[in-house]
Amino acid sequence: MANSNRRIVIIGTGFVGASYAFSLVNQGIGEEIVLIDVNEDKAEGEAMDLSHGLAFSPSPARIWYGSYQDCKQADIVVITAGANQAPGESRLHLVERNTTIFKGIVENVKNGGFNGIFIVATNPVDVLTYATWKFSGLPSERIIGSGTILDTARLRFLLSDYFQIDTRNVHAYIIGEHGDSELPVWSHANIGSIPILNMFTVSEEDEDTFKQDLDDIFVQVRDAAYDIIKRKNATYYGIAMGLARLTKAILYNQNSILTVSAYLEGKYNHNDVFIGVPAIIGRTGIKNVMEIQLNESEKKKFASSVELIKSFNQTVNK
Ligand code: 6V0
Repeated sequence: MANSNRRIVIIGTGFVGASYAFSLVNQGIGEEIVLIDVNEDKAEGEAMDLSHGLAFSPSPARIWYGSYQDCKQADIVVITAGANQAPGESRLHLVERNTTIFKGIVENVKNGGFNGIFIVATNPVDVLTYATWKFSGLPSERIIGSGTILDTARLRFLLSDYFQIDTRNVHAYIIGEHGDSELPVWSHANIGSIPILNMFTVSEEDEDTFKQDLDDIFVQVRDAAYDIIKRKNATYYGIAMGLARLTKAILYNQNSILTVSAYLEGKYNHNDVFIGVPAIIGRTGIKNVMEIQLNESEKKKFASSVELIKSFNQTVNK
């Protein structure tokens, strides 16, 4: 850790960055929260507004509108800056615009003397996590993309709703691209140790209808961002809470398993790509990538997701 003050720098204080800061303050995570944005008034206004809520926060903190010089003492820099999806647009549409923005941001963070852990949330997140790694020169375990943390949370919520069982007892992951090529790992999904694929016995449906219901649940997860953006133009609370969870796992060395965009070097038989997989997260960043034994169909889907991301990583390598 860069200092003992648990400093988090947030770059980009739009919907996602500001909601994330709000989650941190509400949960008392971090002692120093620094906000940076090209729109300086927005960052300053958010810092003022959030500071006024500190009287109601579970623990004290300092929040200010800062500069890249503040990154030197930061434990974590979180990038939530950049363009978001317009209705109907996929995340991959944003790649050129946001890679250019990232080049400047990561350069500034580096020049600010940063030597901590990066968290990336901007889309397309897997490609921009790779870009952050390339542009920063930091070890890959200190570069963490939000990956499928939110997609996994959406899946767990929908399954919990379907079975009427506490979300915390639902163990199921979405892996792959945070985007259209992601996949659910049904072969290892379970509730209270019972494989979900066997749980049609618990539901009142016949097996075929049950399998169709699971497919429908996955489609709702995959298309959730489109469905929300159609209604309110952006999504931010879910990812903000996911980022807060990730931050807590790092700052408090929780060794939590979260589906983040992590660097693969041989795991799952893939290399040189950041993609959503379950990984152990603690104070040093990504401590280990968990390698689930995927079935043949899952392996195939995961491999095409990897190939898709790799083709977009070319933008970064240009
Ligand atoms: P927003 O509300 O437009 O905020 C973006 C902010 O970035 C604005 O305040 C800009 O001023 C700022 N900004 C732009 N360029 C720079 C720069 N060079 N330096 C500093 N600040 C800059 O967008 P929103 O907050 O809704 O979305 C931000 C990103 O998060 C988008 O790429 C979304 O697609 C992505 N999301 C990622 C999710 C995930 O699961 N990883 C979920 C939701 C959104």
